Amino acid sequence: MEGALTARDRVGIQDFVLLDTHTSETAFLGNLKKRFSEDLIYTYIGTLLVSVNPYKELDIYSKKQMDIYMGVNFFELPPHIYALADNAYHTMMTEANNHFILISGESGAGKTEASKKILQYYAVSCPSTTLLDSVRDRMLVSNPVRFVNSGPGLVSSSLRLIDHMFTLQGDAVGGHILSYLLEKSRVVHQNHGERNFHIFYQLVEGGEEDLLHQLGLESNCQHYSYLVQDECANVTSINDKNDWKTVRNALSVIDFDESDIQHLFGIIASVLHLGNVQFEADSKGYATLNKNTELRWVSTVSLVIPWTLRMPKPWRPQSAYTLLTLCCVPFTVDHAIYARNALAKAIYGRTFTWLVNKINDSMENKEPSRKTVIGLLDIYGFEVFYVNSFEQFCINYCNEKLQQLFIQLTLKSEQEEYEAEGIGWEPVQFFNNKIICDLVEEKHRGIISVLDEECLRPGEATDFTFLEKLEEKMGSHPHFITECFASTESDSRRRPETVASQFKSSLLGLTDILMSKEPWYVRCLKSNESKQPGRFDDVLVRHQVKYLGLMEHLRVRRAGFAYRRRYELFLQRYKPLCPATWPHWRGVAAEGVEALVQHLGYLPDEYKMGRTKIFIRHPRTLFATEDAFEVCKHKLASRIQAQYKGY
Ligand code: AD9
Repeated sequence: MEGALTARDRVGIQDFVLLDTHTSETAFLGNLKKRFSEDLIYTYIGTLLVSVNPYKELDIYSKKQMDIYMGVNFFELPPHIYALADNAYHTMMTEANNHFILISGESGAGKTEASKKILQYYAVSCPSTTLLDSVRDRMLVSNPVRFVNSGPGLVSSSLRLIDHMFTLQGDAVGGHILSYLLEKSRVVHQNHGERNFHIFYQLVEGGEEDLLHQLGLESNCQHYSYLVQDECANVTSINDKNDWKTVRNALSVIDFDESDIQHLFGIIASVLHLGNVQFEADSKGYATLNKNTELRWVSTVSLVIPWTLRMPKPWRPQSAYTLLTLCCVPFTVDHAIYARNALAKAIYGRTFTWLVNKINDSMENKEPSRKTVIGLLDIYGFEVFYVNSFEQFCINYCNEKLQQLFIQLTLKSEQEEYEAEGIGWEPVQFFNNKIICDLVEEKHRGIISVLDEECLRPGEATDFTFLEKLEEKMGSHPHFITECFASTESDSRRRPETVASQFKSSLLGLTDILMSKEPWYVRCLKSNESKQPGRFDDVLVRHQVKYLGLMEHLRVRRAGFAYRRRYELFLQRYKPLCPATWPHWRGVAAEGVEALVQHLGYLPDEYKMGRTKIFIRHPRTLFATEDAFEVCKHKLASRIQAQYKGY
């Protein structure tokens, strides 16, 4: 017994659902930290995988490790990303249905690595042919050409779904990317400690001399105002030169021809030039260009018709989307800067869409047979900054929706499992965040509706009137409102394009897609800010545990039966504990389990017998059994040793 406790004390519990007695945040963190100090970066909450970034190479991703996890039941081996990938794949094969793996976490928490590991696992475990190899190559490189900030990405979005299509035999045959919530504002503004999109630094630092010359770029990030806003141009852990090569290679694998590539780099360069366009006020206070050089480069590299950019004064396009219909309203310097930044963001946004479409064309599934899908959904966790903007609102709204989806799907699958096993469904208690989603999205009353209404009153609506409307409509609501909007960006010129509404619709579409698939979850945590191996920053990790909703996950998971196992497996492990089942039980497994738990003194309320599994309500019941098993194991081992000594 002592030995068993020591092992558990040392490496912690591998499934939080089995965390003893209470589900406090402190106990949760203690377990995570204990495991992290032993290089055990993965822990389950049921079938959800929590991953803590070790910031060092661990010897757990070899081909040998992949083989170990192939086709093995989820809980039979230590938690691993391969176990999750394998179970998703095999469930898809056996049930011929669609799945998604939701990977979330802060920037740098390990989302890209997690999706890479999953893809590598599929690349090794799926059957192979030359055609399939090329599909797989494209899927693998679509990751480097991914749309994130800390990986070697071209453009970034906070939410994306990559569907990987398989034939019913499990062969990879294609892929498709859906992307939402591109963080366009990052092009012109970065929060403290953040970089702009990596592709800018990669191009400037890694671009070949000829190319830079052709694009009019200096080989120095400090030269570009969009890249030096938060003095974060150089990050030691990022090698922009190497990443540039990876992106270059990825572009050629995904069928980009030389003219596409030139076009793409030209546009990226044009954004950098645009950021360096400066204005000064003339005698009437209107903005004038202080020099033409940068604009000329914008025109050269982006192929925009030069006269539109050579107007004597900065102009205001009549529509946000056309550069050709102009009315020459002179701008103040502030307005001109605003318009310049809006143009840079729009150019980047359009390029992003074009790029995603190109990648999708290249990964298009050409097989006519029926497919099943595993989607990899990648999203930032909740974000709370010192100053929060519209993007944090969207990201957090999205996280609330996904949390709601998790609750629905988890409870649904629990209910289905209880029904399949012939166990009566008992409603479980948990915090339902529907009230928060309604607050944001409800028709006519939610924040987005109020925002839409305000956007339809150009010139009249201000931050203040918006706040007043919110106060009027939901002043009595129990959550969040006044503080939430206290720091809303001053942006009275925003057109009533209702981006929030568009986002809401796409999110509703996404949740519909996800509702039709089986979910798997990976939650990535950053262990420390300085990317040091072996350092576990309690405050930082606690913060993420909170914002990734892990305690809520745990509560929902534990709300019904904490533990369930097929009769055969349960009996196989614990049969030494009961004279009636040891060494052999010859009858039906369920009856053997019944005899076993009777012998162990389980109370009727502590467990339920299903059709194929035993369900145990509290972890402590299982732990008592597990402890008894360890004692029994030691006794058996000592007895065998004593027997051998006798020889
Ligand atoms: V961002 O949203 O792209 O800004 P990610 O994707 O969450 O971010 P990423 O996977 O790129 O983070 O991880 C950041 C760095 O942490 C990687 O470059 C690795 O150096 C390190 N990392 C992450 N996961 C692991 C791991 N399982 N093992 C070792 C890791 N190192």
